[in-house]
Amino acid sequence: MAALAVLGAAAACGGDSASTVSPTISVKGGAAVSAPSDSGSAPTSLKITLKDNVYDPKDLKVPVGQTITFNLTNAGTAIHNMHILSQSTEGRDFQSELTVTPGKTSKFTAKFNKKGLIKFQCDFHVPDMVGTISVE
Ligand SMILES: [Cu+2]
Repeated sequence: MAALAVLGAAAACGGDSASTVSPTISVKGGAAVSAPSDSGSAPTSLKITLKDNVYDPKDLKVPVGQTITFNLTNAGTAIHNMHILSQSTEGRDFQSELTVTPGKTSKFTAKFNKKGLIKFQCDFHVPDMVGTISVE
């Protein structure tokens, strides 16, 4: 039984204006095949404001081994991003959209499997716009 249901666009939050082009796919019923995650640990989400040229907050703490959702808002007047320099410890970097323009938001997830201190930066404003993530 390899019936893999089409998992449609997940959860569009909130009331956007109704310019939706609705495809004629109706996903009905069926067991939702969700990510095989560890049960019981609530997702951690962080809100970070991008300013000119600083992160607020700039020093973060996250639990090890847990998926973290980064919710960025650019409240500045310049473009920014968030680039987590975790290649050496995690085997890869994590980052927001390459360019988060003023007034825009960007969301991404990351998971850190090693404890330690990881640096992140705005690629446009190194070395001024930097911060750290303490994985504990
Ligand atoms: Cu920046």
